[in-house]
Amino acid sequence: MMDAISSSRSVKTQKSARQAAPAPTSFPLTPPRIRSAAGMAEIPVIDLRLAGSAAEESARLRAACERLGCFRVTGHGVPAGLLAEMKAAVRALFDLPDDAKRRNADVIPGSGYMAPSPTNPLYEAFGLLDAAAPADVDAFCALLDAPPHVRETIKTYAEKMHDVIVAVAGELASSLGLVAEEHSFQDWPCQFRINRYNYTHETVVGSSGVQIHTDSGFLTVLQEDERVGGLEVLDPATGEFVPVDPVAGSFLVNIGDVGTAWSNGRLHNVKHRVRCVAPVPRISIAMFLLAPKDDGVSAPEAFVDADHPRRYKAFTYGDYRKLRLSTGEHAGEALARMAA
Ligand SMILES: O=C(O)CCC(=O)C(=O)O
Repeated sequence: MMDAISSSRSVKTQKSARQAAPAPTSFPLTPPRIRSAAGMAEIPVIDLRLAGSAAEESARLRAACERLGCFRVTGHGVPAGLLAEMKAAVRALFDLPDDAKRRNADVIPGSGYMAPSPTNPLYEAFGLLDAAAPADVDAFCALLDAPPHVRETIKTYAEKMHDVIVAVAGELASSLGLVAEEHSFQDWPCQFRINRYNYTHETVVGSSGVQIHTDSGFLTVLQEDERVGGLEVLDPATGEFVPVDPVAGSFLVNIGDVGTAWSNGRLHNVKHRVRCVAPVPRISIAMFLLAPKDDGVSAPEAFVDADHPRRYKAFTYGDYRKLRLSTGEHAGEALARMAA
Protein backbone atom coordinates (compact mmCIF):
# COMPACT_ATOMS: atom_id res chain seq x y z
CA MET A 1 0.00 0.00 0.00
CA MET A 2 2.73 2.41 0.96
CA ASP A 3 4.65 1.67 -2.24
CA ALA A 4 1.53 2.14 -4.29
CA ILE A 5 1.02 5.68 -3.10
CA SER A 6 4.62 6.78 -2.87
CA SER A 7 5.52 9.76 -5.03
CA SER A 8 8.25 9.64 -7.66
CA ARG A 9 8.23 13.39 -8.21
CA SER A 10 11.54 15.14 -7.65
CA VAL A 11 11.75 17.07 -4.40
CA LYS A 12 11.31 20.84 -4.51
CA THR A 13 11.13 22.94 -1.40
CA GLN A 14 7.83 24.62 -0.63
CA LYS A 15 9.66 27.91 -0.73
CA SER A 16 10.83 27.33 -4.30
CA ALA A 17 7.35 26.18 -5.35
CA ARG A 18 5.92 29.41 -4.02
CA GLN A 19 8.62 31.51 -5.59
CA ALA A 20 7.92 29.79 -8.91
CA ALA A 21 4.25 30.83 -8.81
CA PRO A 22 3.47 33.19 -11.68
CA ALA A 23 2.59 36.80 -11.06
CA PRO A 24 -1.01 37.52 -10.04
CA THR A 25 -3.37 36.71 -12.86
CA SER A 26 -6.69 38.30 -13.64
CA PHE A 27 -9.55 35.90 -14.25
CA PRO A 28 -11.89 36.88 -17.04
CA LEU A 29 -14.20 33.91 -16.39
CA THR A 30 -17.88 34.63 -16.70
CA PRO A 31 -19.81 34.41 -13.43
CA PRO A 32 -21.77 31.21 -12.82
CA ARG A 33 -24.99 31.21 -14.79
CA ILE A 34 -26.94 28.87 -12.55
CA ARG A 35 -26.94 29.52 -8.86
CA SER A 36 -28.41 27.65 -5.93
CA ALA A 37 -31.87 28.74 -4.88
CA ALA A 38 -31.02 29.15 -1.20
CA GLY A 39 -28.63 31.74 0.26
CA MET A 40 -24.94 31.03 -0.19
CA ALA A 41 -22.59 30.09 2.63
CA GLU A 42 -20.18 32.79 3.74
CA ILE A 43 -16.94 31.13 2.75
CA PRO A 44 -13.79 33.02 3.79
CA VAL A 45 -11.61 34.04 0.85
CA ILE A 46 -7.86 33.74 1.42
CA ASP A 47 -5.32 35.34 -0.89
CA LEU A 48 -2.43 32.89 -1.16
CA ARG A 49 -0.03 35.72 -2.01
CA LEU A 50 -0.81 37.40 1.30
CA ALA A 51 -1.08 34.36 3.55
CA GLY A 52 2.71 34.01 3.79
CA SER A 53 3.44 37.66 4.52
CA ALA A 54 0.42 39.17 6.28
CA ALA A 55 -0.23 37.87 9.80
CA GLU A 56 -3.89 38.88 9.54
CA GLU A 57 -4.44 36.78 6.40
CA SER A 58 -2.68 33.82 8.01
CA ALA A 59 -4.92 34.13 11.09
CA ARG A 60 -8.03 34.22 8.84
CA LEU A 61 -6.79 31.06 7.11
CA ARG A 62 -6.38 29.27 10.43
CA ALA A 63 -9.75 30.45 11.71
CA ALA A 64 -11.52 29.27 8.54
CA CYS A 65 -9.99 25.80 8.83
CA GLU A 66 -10.72 25.53 12.54
CA ARG A 67 -14.34 26.67 12.33
CA LEU A 68 -15.80 25.70 8.97
CA GLY A 69 -13.11 23.46 7.49
CA CYS A 70 -13.20 25.20 4.15
CA PHE A 71 -12.27 28.43 2.40
CA ARG A 72 -11.72 29.87 -1.05
CA VAL A 73 -8.23 30.51 -2.29
CA THR A 74 -7.33 33.29 -4.72
CA GLY A 75 -3.92 34.52 -5.83
CA HIS A 76 -3.00 30.94 -6.75
CA GLY A 77 -1.41 31.81 -10.07
CA VAL A 78 -3.11 29.12 -12.21
CA PRO A 79 -4.05 30.74 -15.54
CA ALA A 80 -7.75 30.80 -16.36
CA GLY A 81 -6.95 29.43 -19.83
CA LEU A 82 -5.42 26.27 -18.33
CA LEU A 83 -8.49 25.69 -16.16
CA ALA A 84 -10.72 25.92 -19.25
CA GLU A 85 -8.41 23.63 -21.26
CA MET A 86 -8.46 21.05 -18.48
CA LYS A 87 -12.27 21.09 -18.43
CA ALA A 88 -12.31 20.50 -22.20
CA ALA A 89 -9.75 17.70 -21.82
CA VAL A 90 -11.73 15.84 -19.18
CA ARG A 91 -14.98 16.26 -21.12
CA ALA A 92 -13.29 14.32 -23.92
CA LEU A 93 -12.34 11.56 -21.46
CA PHE A 94 -15.91 11.22 -20.24
CA ASP A 95 -17.01 10.74 -23.86
CA LEU A 96 -14.93 7.53 -24.06
CA PRO A 97 -16.79 4.21 -24.18
CA ASP A 98 -17.31 2.41 -20.87
CA ASP A 99 -14.73 -0.30 -21.48
CA ALA A 100 -12.06 2.35 -22.13
CA LYS A 101 -13.01 4.24 -18.95
CA ARG A 102 -12.64 1.05 -16.92
CA ARG A 103 -8.98 0.81 -17.95
CA ASN A 104 -8.50 3.54 -15.31
CA ALA A 105 -8.21 0.80 -12.67
CA ASP A 106 -7.69 1.26 -8.91
CA VAL A 107 -4.13 1.67 -7.63
CA ILE A 108 -5.45 1.52 -4.08
CA PRO A 109 -9.12 0.82 -3.29
CA GLY A 110 -11.34 3.57 -4.69
CA SER A 111 -8.61 5.43 -6.56
CA GLY A 112 -9.64 4.61 -10.16
CA TYR A 113 -12.71 4.97 -12.35
CA MET A 114 -16.02 4.97 -10.49
CA ALA A 115 -19.04 4.10 -12.61
CA PRO A 116 -22.55 5.26 -11.66
CA SER A 117 -23.67 3.12 -8.70
CA PRO A 118 -26.88 2.46 -6.76
CA THR A 119 -25.64 4.92 -4.08
CA ASN A 120 -24.65 7.65 -6.54
CA PRO A 121 -26.50 6.80 -9.79
CA LEU A 122 -25.91 10.19 -11.42
CA TYR A 123 -22.21 10.31 -10.66
CA GLU A 124 -19.09 8.94 -12.32
CA ALA A 125 -15.44 9.81 -11.82
CA PHE A 126 -11.93 9.16 -13.07
CA GLY A 127 -9.15 8.82 -10.51
CA LEU A 128 -5.42 9.41 -10.78
CA LEU A 129 -2.94 8.36 -8.13
CA ASP A 130 -0.32 9.79 -7.73
CA ALA A 131 -1.16 13.08 -9.44
CA ALA A 132 2.09 14.53 -8.06
CA ALA A 133 4.16 11.94 -9.94
CA PRO A 134 4.71 12.75 -13.63
CA ALA A 135 5.14 9.03 -14.44
CA ASP A 136 1.73 8.24 -12.96
CA VAL A 137 0.11 11.12 -14.86
CA ASP A 138 1.67 9.72 -18.06
CA ALA A 139 0.41 6.23 -17.25
CA PHE A 140 -3.14 7.54 -16.67
CA CYS A 141 -3.13 9.30 -20.04
CA ALA A 142 -1.65 6.29 -21.82
CA LEU A 143 -4.25 3.90 -20.39
CA LEU A 144 -7.01 6.13 -21.74
CA ASP A 145 -5.24 6.65 -25.09
CA ALA A 146 -5.46 10.40 -24.55
CA PRO A 147 -4.38 12.40 -27.61
CA PRO A 148 -1.14 14.43 -27.28
CA HIS A 149 -2.80 17.81 -26.60
CA VAL A 150 -4.98 16.27 -23.86
CA ARG A 151 -1.91 14.64 -22.27
CA GLU A 152 -0.04 17.93 -22.34
CA THR A 153 -2.95 19.74 -20.70
CA ILE A 154 -3.37 17.13 -17.96
CA LYS A 155 0.38 17.12 -17.22
CA THR A 156 0.64 20.90 -17.02
CA TYR A 157 -2.51 21.11 -14.91
CA ALA A 158 -1.26 18.40 -12.50
CA GLU A 159 2.02 20.27 -12.00
CA LYS A 160 0.36 23.63 -11.39
CA MET A 161 -2.27 22.22 -9.05
CA HIS A 162 0.43 20.35 -7.13
CA ASP A 163 2.28 23.63 -6.61
CA VAL A 164 -0.96 25.20 -5.37
CA ILE A 165 -1.88 22.40 -2.98
CA VAL A 166 1.65 22.27 -1.49
CA ALA A 167 1.65 26.04 -1.04
CA VAL A 168 -1.81 26.01 0.59
CA ALA A 169 -0.81 23.22 2.99
CA GLY A 170 2.43 25.04 3.83
CA GLU A 171 0.61 28.28 4.64
CA LEU A 172 -1.87 26.36 6.75
CA ALA A 173 0.91 24.66 8.72
CA SER A 174 2.61 28.03 9.22
CA SER A 175 -0.68 29.55 10.38
CA LEU A 176 -0.77 26.88 13.09
CA GLY A 177 2.64 27.97 14.31
CA LEU A 178 4.89 25.37 12.66
CA VAL A 179 8.14 26.71 11.24
CA ALA A 180 9.20 25.71 7.72
CA GLU A 181 11.62 23.00 8.94
CA GLU A 182 8.75 21.29 10.77
CA HIS A 183 6.60 20.65 7.72
CA SER A 184 7.02 19.71 4.10
CA PHE A 185 4.16 18.58 1.90
CA GLN A 186 6.14 18.39 -1.32
CA ASP A 187 6.35 14.59 -1.36
CA TRP A 188 2.91 13.78 -0.05
CA PRO A 189 0.95 11.70 -2.56
CA CYS A 190 -1.95 13.40 -4.30
CA GLN A 191 -5.04 12.01 -5.94
CA PHE A 192 -7.12 13.56 -8.68
CA ARG A 193 -10.80 12.83 -8.79
CA ILE A 194 -12.43 14.10 -11.93
CA ASN A 195 -16.17 14.15 -11.35
CA ARG A 196 -19.06 14.22 -13.77
CA TYR A 197 -22.66 14.53 -12.64
CA ASN A 198 -24.78 13.11 -15.43
CA TYR A 199 -27.79 15.33 -14.92
CA THR A 200 -30.21 15.43 -17.85
CA HIS A 201 -33.41 17.37 -18.50
CA GLU A 202 -35.17 14.49 -16.71
CA THR A 203 -33.16 14.89 -13.49
CA VAL A 204 -35.24 16.28 -10.66
CA VAL A 205 -33.69 19.38 -9.11
CA GLY A 206 -32.69 18.42 -5.56
CA SER A 207 -31.59 14.87 -6.54
CA SER A 208 -28.42 13.67 -4.87
CA GLY A 209 -25.24 13.98 -6.94
CA VAL A 210 -22.90 12.66 -4.27
CA GLN A 211 -23.87 11.55 -0.78
CA ILE A 212 -22.68 13.28 2.39
CA HIS A 213 -18.99 12.66 2.99
CA THR A 214 -15.77 14.10 4.31
CA ASP A 215 -12.59 13.81 2.28
CA SER A 216 -10.29 11.16 3.71
CA GLY A 217 -7.00 12.99 3.13
CA PHE A 218 -5.33 16.11 4.54
CA LEU A 219 -6.89 18.76 2.32
CA THR A 220 -8.56 19.12 -1.07
CA VAL A 221 -8.35 21.83 -3.71
CA LEU A 222 -11.45 21.81 -5.91
CA GLN A 223 -11.92 23.33 -9.35
CA GLU A 224 -15.67 23.69 -9.45
CA ASP A 225 -18.00 23.67 -12.40
CA GLU A 226 -17.83 27.32 -13.47
CA ARG A 227 -21.41 27.31 -14.70
CA VAL A 228 -23.49 25.51 -12.13
CA GLY A 229 -23.39 25.08 -8.34
CA GLY A 230 -24.68 22.18 -6.29
CA LEU A 231 -22.01 21.69 -3.63
CA GLU A 232 -23.20 22.13 -0.05
CA VAL A 233 -21.12 22.19 3.14
CA LEU A 234 -22.31 21.53 6.66
CA ASP A 235 -21.93 24.58 8.86
CA PRO A 236 -21.02 23.24 12.34
CA ALA A 237 -22.47 26.38 13.96
CA THR A 238 -25.99 25.69 12.69
CA GLY A 239 -25.85 21.99 11.80
CA GLU A 240 -27.30 22.89 8.39
CA PHE A 241 -26.05 22.37 4.87
CA VAL A 242 -25.45 25.59 2.98
CA PRO A 243 -24.84 25.97 -0.76
CA VAL A 244 -21.36 26.91 -1.98
CA ASP A 245 -21.63 28.34 -5.45
CA PRO A 246 -18.57 28.71 -7.68
CA VAL A 247 -16.66 31.99 -7.71
CA ALA A 248 -14.60 32.70 -10.82
CA GLY A 249 -10.84 32.74 -10.30
CA SER A 250 -10.89 30.87 -7.00
CA PHE A 251 -10.64 27.27 -5.82
CA LEU A 252 -12.50 25.81 -2.89
CA VAL A 253 -10.31 24.16 -0.24
CA ASN A 254 -11.69 21.52 2.14
CA ILE A 255 -10.07 19.99 5.20
CA GLY A 256 -10.28 16.18 5.31
CA ASP A 257 -10.02 13.52 8.02
CA VAL A 258 -6.21 13.33 7.94
CA GLY A 259 -6.14 17.10 8.43
CA THR A 260 -8.15 16.71 11.62
CA ALA A 261 -6.00 13.87 12.95
CA TRP A 262 -2.68 15.52 11.99
CA SER A 263 -3.68 18.78 13.70
CA ASN A 264 -4.69 16.92 16.88
CA GLY A 265 -8.30 17.91 16.28
CA ARG A 266 -7.73 21.60 15.55
CA LEU A 267 -8.72 21.55 11.89
CA HIS A 268 -12.33 20.75 11.06
CA ASN A 269 -13.03 18.01 8.49
CA VAL A 270 -15.97 19.51 6.63
CA LYS A 271 -18.94 17.34 5.71
CA HIS A 272 -20.23 18.08 2.24
CA ARG A 273 -22.52 16.74 -0.47
CA VAL A 274 -23.58 17.57 -4.00
CA ARG A 275 -27.16 18.05 -5.12
CA CYS A 276 -28.61 18.87 -8.51
CA VAL A 277 -29.56 22.56 -8.74
CA ALA A 278 -30.19 22.52 -12.49
CA PRO A 279 -30.78 19.65 -14.94
CA VAL A 280 -27.53 20.13 -16.86
CA PRO A 281 -24.33 18.03 -16.67
CA ARG A 282 -21.78 19.25 -14.14
CA ILE A 283 -18.02 18.66 -13.98
CA SER A 284 -15.60 19.30 -11.11
CA ILE A 285 -11.98 18.34 -10.51
CA ALA A 286 -10.66 17.64 -7.02
CA MET A 287 -7.00 17.31 -6.07
CA PHE A 288 -6.53 15.59 -2.73
CA LEU A 289 -3.32 15.97 -0.74
CA LEU A 290 -3.59 12.63 1.02
CA ALA A 291 -1.10 11.95 3.79
CA PRO A 292 2.66 11.87 4.46
CA LYS A 293 4.78 10.00 1.91
CA ASP A 294 5.56 7.29 4.46
CA ASP A 295 1.78 6.83 4.92
CA GLY A 296 1.96 7.44 8.70
CA VAL A 297 -0.44 9.98 10.21
CA SER A 298 0.23 11.47 13.64
CA ALA A 299 0.11 14.94 15.12
CA PRO A 300 3.48 16.72 15.42
CA GLU A 301 4.66 17.20 19.01
CA ALA A 302 4.06 20.94 18.62
CA PHE A 303 0.30 20.30 18.69
CA VAL A 304 0.37 18.14 21.83
CA ASP A 305 0.74 19.37 25.42
CA ALA A 306 -0.88 18.96 28.82
CA ASP A 307 -3.87 21.06 27.78
CA HIS A 308 -4.12 19.34 24.41
CA PRO A 309 -3.44 15.62 24.93
CA ARG A 310 -3.02 13.43 21.87
CA ARG A 311 -6.52 12.78 20.52
CA TYR A 312 -5.72 10.16 17.87
CA LYS A 313 -3.37 7.22 17.85
CA ALA A 314 -0.91 7.02 14.96
CA PHE A 315 -2.33 5.24 11.92
CA THR A 316 -1.48 4.65 8.31
CA TYR A 317 -3.48 6.40 5.63
CA GLY A 318 -3.78 3.14 3.69
CA ASP A 319 -5.38 1.36 6.66
CA TYR A 320 -7.64 4.32 7.35
CA ARG A 321 -8.86 4.39 3.78
CA LYS A 322 -9.62 0.66 3.92
CA LEU A 323 -11.47 1.21 7.20
CA ARG A 324 -13.69 3.88 5.64
CA LEU A 325 -14.49 1.56 2.77
CA SER A 326 -15.14 -1.54 4.89
CA THR A 327 -17.32 0.26 7.47
CA GLY A 328 -19.09 2.48 4.94
CA GLU A 329 -18.29 5.38 7.27
CA HIS A 330 -17.59 8.08 4.72
CA ALA A 331 -18.49 11.19 6.71
CA GLY A 332 -15.65 11.29 9.24
CA GLU A 333 -17.18 8.78 11.66
CA ALA A 334 -14.28 6.36 11.14
CA LEU A 335 -11.96 8.91 12.75
CA ALA A 336 -13.57 8.19 16.13
CA ARG A 337 -12.20 4.64 15.82
CA MET A 338 -8.71 6.19 15.83
CA ALA A 339 -9.22 7.92 19.20
CA ALA A 340 -6.12 7.66 21.43
O1 LIG B 1 -18.25 18.20 -7.25
C1 LIG B 1 -18.10 18.85 -6.23
O2 LIG B 1 -18.42 20.03 -6.14
C2 LIG B 1 -17.53 18.20 -4.98
C3 LIG B 1 -16.78 16.93 -5.26
C4 LIG B 1 -16.41 16.19 -4.02
O3 LIG B 1 -16.95 16.39 -2.97
C5 LIG B 1 -15.33 15.18 -4.08
O4 LIG B 1 -14.78 14.92 -5.16
O5 LIG B 1 -14.99 14.64 -3.00
